[in-house]
Amino acid sequence: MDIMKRENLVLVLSYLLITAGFEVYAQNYDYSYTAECLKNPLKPQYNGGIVVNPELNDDLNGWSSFGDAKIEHKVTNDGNKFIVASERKGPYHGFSQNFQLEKDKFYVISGWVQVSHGDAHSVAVIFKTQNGFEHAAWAIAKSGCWSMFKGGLVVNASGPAELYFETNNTSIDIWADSISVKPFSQEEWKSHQDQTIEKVRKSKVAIQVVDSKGMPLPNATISLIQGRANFPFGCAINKNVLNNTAYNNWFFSRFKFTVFEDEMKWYSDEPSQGKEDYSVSDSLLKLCKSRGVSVRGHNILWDDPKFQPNWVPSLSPQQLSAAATKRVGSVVRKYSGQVIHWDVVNENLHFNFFESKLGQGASANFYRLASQFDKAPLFLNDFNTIEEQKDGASSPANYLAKIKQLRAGGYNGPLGIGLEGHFNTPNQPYIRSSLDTLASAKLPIWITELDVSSGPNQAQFLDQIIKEVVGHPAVQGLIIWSAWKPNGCFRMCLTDNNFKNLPTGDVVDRVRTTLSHEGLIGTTNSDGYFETSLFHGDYQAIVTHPLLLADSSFQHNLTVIPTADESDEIRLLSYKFTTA
Ligand SMILES: *[C@@H]1O[C@H](CO)[C@@H](O)[C@H](O)[C@H]1NC(C)=O
Ligand SMILES: *[C@@H]1O[C@H](CO)[C@@H](O)[C@H](O)[C@H]1NC(C)=O
Ligand SMILES: *[C@@H]1O[C@H](CO)[C@@H](O)[C@H](O)[C@H]1NC(C)=O
Ligand SMILES: *[C@@H]1O[C@H](CO)[C@@H](O)[C@H](O)[C@H]1NC(C)=O
Ligand SMILES: *[C@@H]1O[C@H](CO)[C@@H](O)[C@H](O)[C@H]1NC(C)=O
Ligand SMILES: *[C@@H]1O[C@H](CO)[C@@H](O)[C@H](O)[C@H]1NC(C)=O
Ligand SMILES: [Ca+2]
Repeated sequence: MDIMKRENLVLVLSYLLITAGFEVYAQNYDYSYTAECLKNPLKPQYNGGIVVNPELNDDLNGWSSFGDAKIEHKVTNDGNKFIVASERKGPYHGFSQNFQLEKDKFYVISGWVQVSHGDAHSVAVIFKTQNGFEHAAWAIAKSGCWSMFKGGLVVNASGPAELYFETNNTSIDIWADSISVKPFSQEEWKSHQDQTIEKVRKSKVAIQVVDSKGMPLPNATISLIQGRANFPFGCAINKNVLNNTAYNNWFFSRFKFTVFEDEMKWYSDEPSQGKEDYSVSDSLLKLCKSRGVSVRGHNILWDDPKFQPNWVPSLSPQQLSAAATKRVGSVVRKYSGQVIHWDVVNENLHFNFFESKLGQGASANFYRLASQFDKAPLFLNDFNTIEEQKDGASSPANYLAKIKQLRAGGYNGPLGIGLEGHFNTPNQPYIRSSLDTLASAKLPIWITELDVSSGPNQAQFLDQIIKEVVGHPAVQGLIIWSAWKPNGCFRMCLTDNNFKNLPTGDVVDRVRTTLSHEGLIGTTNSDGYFETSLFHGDYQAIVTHPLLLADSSFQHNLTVIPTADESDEIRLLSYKFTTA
């Protein structure tokens, strides 16, 4: 090939965005969850998995009584068969089925329940194992229609386990149908995450480099540098970042999304009544803005009585109403348009400080009020929904009920689901099925405060949880809760006090490197193509070729966006560059 004269050289960089199928080599995962209460239950997921007689079409085969209750096989007028427990002598008395469960398998549990009376009975789905009682799912059951539950279980020793249902009101009968217990190997589980990431978060891209005559150029080097990523992955900060240069460098070289640990909370902004001081959160926000970092607004009010400004608990209801109304208007107006979300009444699934003083509609009123001052989505934010299967207060079913309550209370604006994610030992099938359940609300879901308590497996658990949530189609963002303090972080630090990564920090950096394709360099093949799969976001492509003078390269910005549907549509985009 002739050496091209510099002034005549034109390269065309074209890239194809390809939505291609991926190999399915494992049992698919069923992400569906039906939130509507139905006249008849749907078919059991996975045909019931390892459940014997999951649809109750074979009398009571496989099912037996648990504790002291009468169990019966019933049929509706339209022919659906199901199991009923009545005359229950205690919360856990009813029916059960025995399973042999295996250590290291992930079990997804789903099914449908109904009760004889009432419209909001909490039902826990529990396994009695050799090591104790393992909660697997929660439902809110009504009479007159069937409610679906979905959950998950892992056991740390193989052995027998009995599935049963608990509801505290013994005067009601429990009905169940279309029960499924589906085991997955950990390899299958991981393949679901990989498939989701390829399908939901990435697109296949083919970049072709051609010369001025349209001839493909092999051996061109393409470096891809990510600008803005579509999937937000951030970390909390606090005021220490303002005057600690090492912390500042560590943080801003890594993250584009954050939340302030305490600095935007009511007790920080109005430490004594009427004396508002926003100076620290102002400084943090200004710094973040100058570095292109987006901030979650956390939080306007907090429903936990322990975390009120110390002058608040002694207020009368009228005084509290006035002070809280002023607080909402003050912080939301001040930072309107400057934060990406607001956590409005933090932790109102677990606590009810404002409701107890101002009435049941208090939260909905504060959401309505906040929405008058800013268009940013207003979030609920609570703990244990995905991290603690024993906690029914913030179960996915209760979370969905709370959303309905806010809507019924008159807040109809943009809403988001905030899941704190303060973990001890993760239960991956419970995390995934809880996200499936919440996804039915069709609202943005963010993991807002992810950390793992310290222990020998802390970094490994953190890695598993991050992969689970990044690999879930409904999750739209993830913030790690690890603001640095010289005397130790809240529950988990990412670095030591010299800002050298701890194992947890290495996990986070590996995730960042993966999500940003840090260091990705490709070489075009004999047809001038470089093919790869890229996370959605903005990239700068820098192309160099031996035929080009050493100091010249071509740059082009490209945006990899999700395709509207899952068709095999191929888009071809061409760009021309000259060195002139
Ligand atoms: C139990 O449920 C029934 C039917 O909904 C209700 O009438 C009754 O008050 C409940 N009992 C208790 C102790 O909550
Ligand atoms: C298994 O789990 C039970 C209950 O959660 C716990 O008490 C026990 O220590 C665990 N065993 C092992 C080997 O981790
Ligand atoms: C029954 O009540 C106990 C004690 O309040 C509670 O811990 C448990 O979660 C309740 N069970 C259900 C299914 O609501
Ligand atoms: C490819 O480029 C490298 C330098 O980037 C060069 O050493 C090599 O000879 C080239 N190969 C071909 C086939 O052009
Ligand atoms: C950093 O800020 C803290 C709190 O505002 C202050 O106590 C400390 O003296 C500051 N340190 C430096 C080095 O400026
Ligand atoms: C490409 O994006 C970078 C930053 O993301 C920007 O500085 C540059 O001007 C852009 N180049 C073009 C040609 O748009
Ligand atoms: Ca049935």
